[in-house]
Amino acid sequence: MFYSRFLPVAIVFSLFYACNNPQKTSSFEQIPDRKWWKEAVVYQIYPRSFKDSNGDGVGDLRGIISQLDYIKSLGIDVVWLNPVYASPNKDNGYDISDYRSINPEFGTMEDFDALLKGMHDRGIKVMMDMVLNHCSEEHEWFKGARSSRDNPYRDYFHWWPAEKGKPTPRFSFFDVKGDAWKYDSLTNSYYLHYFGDFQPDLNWENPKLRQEVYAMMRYWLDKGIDGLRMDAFQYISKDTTFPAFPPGYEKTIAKYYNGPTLHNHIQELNREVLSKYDIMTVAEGAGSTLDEAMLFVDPNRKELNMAYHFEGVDFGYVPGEFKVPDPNGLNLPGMKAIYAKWDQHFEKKGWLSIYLANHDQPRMLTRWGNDSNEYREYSAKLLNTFLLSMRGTPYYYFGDEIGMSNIKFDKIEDYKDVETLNMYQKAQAAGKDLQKFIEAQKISARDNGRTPMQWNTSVHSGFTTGTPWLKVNPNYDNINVAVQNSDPKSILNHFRQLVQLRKSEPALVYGKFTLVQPESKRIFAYTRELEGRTLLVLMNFSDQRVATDTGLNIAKSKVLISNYPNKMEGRELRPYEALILELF
Ligand code: ISL
Ligand code: CA
Repeated sequence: MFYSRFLPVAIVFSLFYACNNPQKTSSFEQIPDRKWWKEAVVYQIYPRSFKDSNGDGVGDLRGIISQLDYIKSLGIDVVWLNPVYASPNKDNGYDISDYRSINPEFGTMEDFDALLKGMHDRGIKVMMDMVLNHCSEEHEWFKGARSSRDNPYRDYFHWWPAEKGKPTPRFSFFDVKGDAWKYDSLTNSYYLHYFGDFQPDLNWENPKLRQEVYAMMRYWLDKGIDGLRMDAFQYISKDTTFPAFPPGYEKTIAKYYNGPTLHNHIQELNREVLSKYDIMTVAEGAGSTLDEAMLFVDPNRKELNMAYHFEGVDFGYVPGEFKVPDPNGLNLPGMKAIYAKWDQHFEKKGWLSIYLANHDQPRMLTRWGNDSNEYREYSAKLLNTFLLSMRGTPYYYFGDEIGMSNIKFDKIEDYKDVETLNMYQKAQAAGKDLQKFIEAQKISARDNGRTPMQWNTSVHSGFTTGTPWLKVNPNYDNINVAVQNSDPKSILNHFRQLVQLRKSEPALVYGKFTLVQPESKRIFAYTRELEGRTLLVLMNFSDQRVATDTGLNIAKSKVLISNYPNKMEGRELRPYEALILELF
């Protein structure tokens, strides 16, 4: 009612206001203590699935190079590449056999150098994935270590000699039995692996290992890369006396994974390597509490720049089950409370990342939005509005800019991911309902987020001329880059506008975040305030019309961006409506 009626007045008012209150139109130059990595938008590329250049069905570096102008057109600042190092690929590159070479499937070091140059020429920074909790069983270090007890690499790993009896239990995420110790007959010992048994954990208590790791990082940083994502970093420190834990220990992994020496190691790493370069660094996972996470990113402690927590993306799964979505659907007040709590804790110091998807998650549209034909576009734009209007550096997953959705495989045979395959076996061994397992995985499996990029309507979505390593989502016919590029109202072009808006609005980066209507079950709304400038983000996370009741005077406001072609109707938000208003 009031908004549309007052619109002409609002426009006149805002023009008048803008001319007479220049001090409120804050610019980035006015911000004290700016950091480029706080202002950046990160675009994550899963190299296997982005673009294949040679028809072998696997995405590669030349494929990424062929799309540099597309990447630039998004307006993003940083590209995070999932691991591209030599790897037997049992966990798609998170099992590294040589940290200083490129996986031949992806190309050569010359290709990498060309990629880095191509990015830098376009003003885009490159962030690499550092997988340092573990390596591959095929790494030279491990091959040496397992060959004899007195091999110089033996202490690069954690061993339990079998003459001491069975090791005290530790939990493994990927093991069918959940057992992190694997017996190796060659030296009659067990080695530790928190992930797959092909991913032996590195022994960070060994200073030689640490120096070797630092030298490897310098090798990449001296090439000119701009950032490091520290994979599974909260697990690197272990109490190497391996004390026994009480029964049910596997549920308490959160209590022991932040080992006693963790922060000494990160501070040493900072001193010896990170502090020498102008880079951004992020810890994947940062403990399980707010205070634990702060330890990684409190600038006084000189560790890392930012952390990403799992509480947001883990929310809404049935506790104690493997990624089974809550049958009651999205509990929006609960979700809002999580984001508000994390934001508040890092308001004065430290910094977080904001994400709803990555290669370890399903597609955000299916998990957090609505992937039906009716609401797909609206809800994809809504989720983008959320990601680009929160405080924290957005980490944006490739393909979400066109609204890719879960492929929802019916058969276990279609899955490639070691996690899903092992958890299936685990469910089978426990006599669980396997049909239920498959149904849950349609929402939550990681392979949903790993299907190839949908470029155009040609065969295999233009991703490859060969057979794709993982099936392409059949909806590429109408969900693809080519179609959306030429449609000014597409999800893709709305995303580009949002990125530009964030780049021109310091309030979206640095402004104070305040939840509005926290108890609403359908509306997610908050303000971002900076130096007298107030932006209001209004999002309807439901397929119903809902009246807003923000208590704010939105009659005097200007729409900065919206996902509906015509103006908001009165105080009612339409299904999945999402807009950012400037309040006066
Ligand atoms: O993927 C997860 C849950 O489905 C996470 O628990 C994940 O295992 C954890 O965040 C660590 O992830 C990283 O290391 C893994 C690798 O499989 C992931 O792809 C990577 O992001 C082991 O290297
Ligand atoms: Ca290829």
